[in-house]
Amino acid sequence: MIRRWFSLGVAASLLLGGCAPKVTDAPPPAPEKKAAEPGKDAGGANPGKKITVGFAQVGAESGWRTANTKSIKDEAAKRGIELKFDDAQQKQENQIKAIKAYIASKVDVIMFSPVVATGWESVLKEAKDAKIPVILSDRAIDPDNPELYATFIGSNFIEEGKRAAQWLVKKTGGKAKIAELTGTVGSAPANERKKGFEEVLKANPGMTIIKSQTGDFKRDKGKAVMEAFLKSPEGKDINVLFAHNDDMAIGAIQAIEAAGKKPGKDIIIVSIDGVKAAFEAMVAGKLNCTVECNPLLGPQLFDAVEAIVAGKPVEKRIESKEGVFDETQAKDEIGKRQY
Ligand code: GZL
Repeated sequence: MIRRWFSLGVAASLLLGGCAPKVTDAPPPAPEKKAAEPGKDAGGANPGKKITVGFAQVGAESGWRTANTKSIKDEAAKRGIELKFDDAQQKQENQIKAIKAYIASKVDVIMFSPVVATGWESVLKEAKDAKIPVILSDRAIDPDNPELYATFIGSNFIEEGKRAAQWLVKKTGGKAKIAELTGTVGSAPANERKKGFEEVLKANPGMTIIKSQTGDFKRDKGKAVMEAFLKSPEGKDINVLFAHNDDMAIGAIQAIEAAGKKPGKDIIIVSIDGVKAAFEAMVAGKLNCTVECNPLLGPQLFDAVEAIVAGKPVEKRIESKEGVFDETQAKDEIGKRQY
């Protein structure tokens, strides 16, 4: 099976870990610009003044998040941009507090990855009133209100869920009793991966989800929930695990082995992210497929920051370009992985 690339860019798709979002000079409406202040250009940046960015990160819950944070910090340092960074430990109130602090300290741009999709209108309105542009990194908000942010850079989670299910249809011939480990309750990746996965299942009645519970994107919770699944009355029927991220899948692998079953054989496992640990599990024959979700957003995020500060328009939605990797490719691919 060869690596399939999916280009889903709405207007500008990004090469993995690589090129800048399309910054168009086209006439479409430019994003909200800060009023030019004396001595500053229309973008609000004083030529030569160090750009300051505030980033409110979800937390450090997974290998994906660690790689995402590193990409952001490395890119800011590389560009000489001052980065105020906050780890919210997966708590929305901490992210809101951090965003308010960035507004108070008048950063040039605010970026954040919403831990859950809802509950952002008020604080984003405060940022808009303060004329501080906001970039959504990785995750969307719900309801989507494009007036409240300059651009959203990240993956298409619905497509990721579909790809996981489409791979499973081929692998199982459309017959599966599925246990599902969902991501953080209320988060865009959890909501949308589930939505995409179930869309494919609708056309494959022989594939049913018989257990579903959140593991909060964490390894230890993934293990604990899988243990409970296996001990339940339906446990003996489970022959597939769909995990919304690799960390929960790796925790579940430990639970499956502890129950005397063979992960990757007795229970086929498909997960999402594409972190190195998933490739190691595939090489070991314990995981069968990982759907890539690119965390290396630093270059694209800071291209957008510099474009916004310079007063250039940036595409409202910029999607990552990602692939699907399974057990047949793991050995060849593992050495090329950047995260
Ligand atoms: C997806 C990202 C998710 C990852 C998890 O873009 O928001 O959060 O899939 C991470 O590993 O915790």
